[in-house]
Amino acid sequence: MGMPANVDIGSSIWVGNPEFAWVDGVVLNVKDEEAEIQTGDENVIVARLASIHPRDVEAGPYGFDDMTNLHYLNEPAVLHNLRSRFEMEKIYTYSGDILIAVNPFQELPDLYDASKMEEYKGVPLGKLSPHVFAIADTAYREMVNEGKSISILVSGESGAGKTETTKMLMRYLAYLVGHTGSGGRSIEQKVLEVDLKLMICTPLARIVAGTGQSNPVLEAFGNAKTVRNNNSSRFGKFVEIQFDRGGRISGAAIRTYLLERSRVCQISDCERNYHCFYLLCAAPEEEIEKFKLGNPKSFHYLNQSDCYELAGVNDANNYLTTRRAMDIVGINEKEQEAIFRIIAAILHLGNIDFENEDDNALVKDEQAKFHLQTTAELLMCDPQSLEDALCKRVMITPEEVIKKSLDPLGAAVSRDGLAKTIYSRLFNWLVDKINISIGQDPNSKCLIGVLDIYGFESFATNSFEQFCINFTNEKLQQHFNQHVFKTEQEEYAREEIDWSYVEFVDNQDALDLIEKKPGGIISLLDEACMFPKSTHETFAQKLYQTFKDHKRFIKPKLARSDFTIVHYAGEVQYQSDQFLDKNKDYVVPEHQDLLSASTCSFVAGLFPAYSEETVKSSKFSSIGSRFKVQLQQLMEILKSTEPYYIRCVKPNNLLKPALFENVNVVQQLRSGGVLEAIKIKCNGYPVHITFSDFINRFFILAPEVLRGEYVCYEEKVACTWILEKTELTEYLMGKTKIFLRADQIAQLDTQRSRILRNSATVIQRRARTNS
Ligand code: AOV
Ligand code: MG
Repeated sequence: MGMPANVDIGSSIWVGNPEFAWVDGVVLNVKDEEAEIQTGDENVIVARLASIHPRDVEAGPYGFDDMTNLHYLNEPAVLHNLRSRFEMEKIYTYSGDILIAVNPFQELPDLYDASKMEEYKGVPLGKLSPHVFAIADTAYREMVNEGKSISILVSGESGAGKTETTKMLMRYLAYLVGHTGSGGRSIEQKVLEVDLKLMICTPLARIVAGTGQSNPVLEAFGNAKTVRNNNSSRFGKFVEIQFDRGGRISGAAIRTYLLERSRVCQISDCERNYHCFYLLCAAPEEEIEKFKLGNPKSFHYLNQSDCYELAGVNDANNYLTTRRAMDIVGINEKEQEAIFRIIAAILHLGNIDFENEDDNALVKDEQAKFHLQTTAELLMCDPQSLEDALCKRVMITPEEVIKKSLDPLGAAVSRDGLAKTIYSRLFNWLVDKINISIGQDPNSKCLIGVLDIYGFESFATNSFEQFCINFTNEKLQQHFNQHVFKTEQEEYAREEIDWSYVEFVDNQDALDLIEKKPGGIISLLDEACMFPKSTHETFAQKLYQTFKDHKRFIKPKLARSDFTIVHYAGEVQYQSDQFLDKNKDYVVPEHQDLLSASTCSFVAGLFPAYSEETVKSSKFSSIGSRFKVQLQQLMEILKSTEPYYIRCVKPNNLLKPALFENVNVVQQLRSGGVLEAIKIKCNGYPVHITFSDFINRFFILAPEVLRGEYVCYEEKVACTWILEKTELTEYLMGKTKIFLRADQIAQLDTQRSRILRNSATVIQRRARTNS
C-alpha cells in the first residue's frame, strides 16, 4: 500500500506512530520528502511523506459496515473503522464478503438470542448490520438455491474467538434447519427441553444434538487454559454438515488436526493441562475413591503449574455436563467409565518416579510403587510388565535378545511418551466415536463445512508445532488470496471492465519450500529421521545447504541449528532441536505390547496388535508427512466449495472488554491476510465508487453539472464531465461504478478540499465585511 500520498497543505492525513500505530493529523507544511503535521492531540511533528496516508474526514464517527466502502482503503482507515465500531459495541464488520469479528470479551446483550436469529433469516448479506448469522444464512441459502457446497473458514490468533464464532454458526444452522418447514419449536430447543436420550432416536435430532454436544466433549479433552486463552483449543477442527436435496441435515462429520501432545506431561506456569484432568479430580466422591484420586496438587502432570482453578468455571459441574454430553453423543456408561479410568491412570503414571542404581532406573519409593500399582490396576495390565515397559528396552542382536535397563532420565522419557501416546489415542477414539454416532450420509448432496483452526504463530521459541501451524496458515492464505483475486475479477467483469489490471500475489514459493516432494523441508526432515546418525544439527546443515539461495529461507546469523522462514505474515525463526523427535510417530513396541495385552477391552482396543503387514509398511511414519496429507485432503474439500471467510481479531492481550490496542490489532490484520487482501485490491484500482456517490462527493469540482443548461440526467455522463474537468486520466468507467487508483481519489479530494477551503474563506470574508 505504498501509495504516494497526495499531500497538500491542509490535507487530513494519518501518520505512523509507534505507540498507537497511526494517529490523525493535518499537514501544516511540506518540504522535500517531509511534512510538518499538527496531530489530533495538538502536537506538531515532522514525518516522512512515505509514512503518511490520506484520511477521509467524512468517514463519520460510526464507521462503515462494509470497509470496501472506505474511500481510502489503507491500513489506518481499516484500523480506525474497526476501532470506532468496537467502541460502540459493533464487533462485526464486513470487508466485502469477508466478516471481521473483534472479540468483545463480554456477553453483549441480545447479540445471539432467538429473536436475533429470526431477524437474519432469509435476509440478503449486507441488508442488516454485519453478523455471523448473516454469513451462516447466506451460506445456507447459497447451498440450497444453487446446490453448492460451502465452507466457512474461521481464523485468527489464539483467543480471538474462533471457537465461539464456530459455535454461533452451528447454533444458527441448527436453528434454521429446525425452523424450516415444520414451524414451531426448533429441534435444538426440543433437544434441550425433552429427555435428551429419547430425542436421539430421530436421525435429525441425533445429528443436531451430536454436533452440538460434540463441543463439550471435545473441549473437555482437547482444550486447556493457556496464557493466551482460558479455553484454548489445542487441535484444529473441520466440522462438515451434510445436507440432502431438501436442504435438511442428513449427516455430519468432524475431522481434527494435530492435537498438542506435549501438554499431557508438560505445562508452563499459569497454564493448565487438558480440562478433563481437573474435571475428574472434581468428580463425585465415589469416583474419586474408585480411581484413588485426590487433590490435583498431588499429581506431577498437574502441579508443574500453580494454576488449578479457572475464574468463573466450576469443574465439578462441568464434569457432570461432560458426562451428559457423552451420553448424547452415544458414548455408553461402560465406555465413559473406561475413559475416565484411563485419565486417572495417566495422572498416576506421571507420579511414578525413578531412582538411580548403577545407571539403571528403579521405581523410586513406596509412594512411586503405589502409583505404579494403581496405574496397572486402572489400565488393567500386569504391574511387573508395566515396570519393565517403563524401565527396560529389548535389544535384538544377531546373537541374542537382551533386556537393557534405561537410566532414570530415559525411564522418565519413556513414561511421558507412554502418557502422550495413550492420551492421543484416546482423543482419536473420541473423535471416531462421535463420528460414528452422529452418522455420515454417503449420498449427501451438499455440505457446509466450518473450519476452526489455529492461526499464525510466532513466539520467542518456535518448534515443530509452530512449523506445522504456520504451514497450515500458508496453505489457507493461498486459498484466501485466490478467492480475493477471483472476487475482484468478478467485480471487474460485472462492470464490464478488462481485468488485466489486477495482479495476483502468490505465496507458492513458501509452500514449495515447506512441502515440495522431494526436496522441501518436510521431505528433508523425514530423510533425517530415517537415517540413524542424524542429529538436529546435521538436519539444519542440510537445510542451509539446500536453501542457500531460496528467497523464503534465511540462515540466521550465528545460528547452528535455527532456521528462519519468511512467511506471508512475517519471518519466523524455528529452533530445530526437537524437530526430529517430534516428527517421529513412533510407539515403543514394549508399550504397544503392554497395552494390547490389557484385560480391559477398551484399553486393548486403543492398541490393536500389529499385523505382519503393518509392521512392514509402517517402518517409519512421520507426523509431518501425515499432516501434509491431511492438509491436502482438507484443501481438496475446500477447493470444491464456495468459501466464506471470518477473520477473528483479539483486541487486547489482557482478555478484557472495551480495550482496543491499535498496534496489536494492526499486527493481526497484517498476519491474518486482511491487509493482504486489501493489497491485492490496491494493485489494481482499489476505489470502486458508484456514479451517484461520486457525483455527491465531487460535483463541487464542476458545479455546472448540476446547474441550469448543463443539467444531465445521465449520471454516467455527469461523472465523465467532472472527471474531464479535473484532467484525471486512466481511470476506468464501469457500468455503475468508477474505478480509481488510490492516488487518483486522493488527488480529487485534495482539489475538493482546496475549493471548500477557498469558499470558506470567501464566506468568512463576506461575513466580516457584512458585520
Ligand atoms: P479461539 O478459539 O480463537 O482461541 P475462543 O473462541 O476460545 O478463542 O474465545 C476466547 C474467549 O473469548 C472465550 O472463551 C470467550 O470468553 C471470549 N469470546 C470470544 N468470542 C466471543 C463473543 N462473540 N462474545 C463474547 N465473548 C467471546 V484458540 O482455541 O486459543 O486459537 O487455540
Ligand atoms: Mg479455539
